[in-house]
Amino acid sequence: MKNSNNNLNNKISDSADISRPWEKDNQAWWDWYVGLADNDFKEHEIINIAPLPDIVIPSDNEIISELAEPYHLTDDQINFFKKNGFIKLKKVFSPGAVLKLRSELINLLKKEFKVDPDKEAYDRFLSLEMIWPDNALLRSYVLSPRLGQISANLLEVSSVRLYHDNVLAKQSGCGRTPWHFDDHHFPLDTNDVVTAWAPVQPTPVEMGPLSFAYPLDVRKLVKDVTFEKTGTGYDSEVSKIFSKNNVSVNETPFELGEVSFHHNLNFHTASRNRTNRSRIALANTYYRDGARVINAPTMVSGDWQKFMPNIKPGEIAASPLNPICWPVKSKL
Ligand SMILES: O=C(O)CCC(=O)C(=O)O
Repeated sequence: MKNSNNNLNNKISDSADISRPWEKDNQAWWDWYVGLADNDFKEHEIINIAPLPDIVIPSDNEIISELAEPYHLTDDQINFFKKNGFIKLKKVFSPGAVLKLRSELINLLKKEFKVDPDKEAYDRFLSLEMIWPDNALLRSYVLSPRLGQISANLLEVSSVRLYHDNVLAKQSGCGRTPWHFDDHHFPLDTNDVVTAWAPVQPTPVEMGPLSFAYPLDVRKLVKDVTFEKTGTGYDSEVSKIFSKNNVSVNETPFELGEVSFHHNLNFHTASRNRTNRSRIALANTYYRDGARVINAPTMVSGDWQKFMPNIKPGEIAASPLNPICWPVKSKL
């Protein structure tokens, strides 16, 4: 059951009132959300990074078989996740599978935003969801039995469903992702929720990899910080408290094929992308089968009905767009 003490709305002033539902689309949500990050605009230099590795790209069928293979997790890894609320796992995807995913995602981004995210820098955070229903190859990544199995094993539950997929392209020069935890983003009545964040290029620290505060309990240090829907106050106050308390932050590069998994109570952030390449990631969120939608989703949940059509607050979150990803029930 839900166990979040991080009340985002404990003193209701107008700027802290997030009770209204989000009325725009999810791209507008991200444009708003990254605007809440406290950025140091003095650091603007952009560095050029090495070309992407030249790797043989596997066929669609090879990818589908690869992503259906289980990934062995040790007890130590499961315990690390339980204590810290995140884990980074290497070799979840082969390098070829990652680069194939990158070129598919770039095609989708070009179609949607009419820009080549690697060539035209707009300092923007681009996002796309629901890429899997109409694309069999992308479906094999999003509904991947491998990601589903890792998620179920880390959460120690028998069965997980997809909440949504999310292509997150932080363009060259785009600023920080504010400190946050995902519980209030996902209008689900459970804390058995995990996001697999899979960057689709080697991601050095200069590119702004997802970074995690740990252990999981550090969220208690900032439980009384009031979230505000305007300004950078929440982000800068969380930063200040974490730094005053010497909270450990894992901000490390991702190699090709490495994927992080974070719990919905883990506090995380990402730095500015200071490279000339877009930092693109596929972030899929999975939750325990049987969870319900909370009674009163807020604007922080964005356009959640897009991910669970026709499911009303209080109902079991199991629309046809939330298939069970583990255990495998049928062919993708
Ligand atoms: O990609 C980012 O910068 C943020 C992603 C994130 O916060 C998430 O997937 O939970």
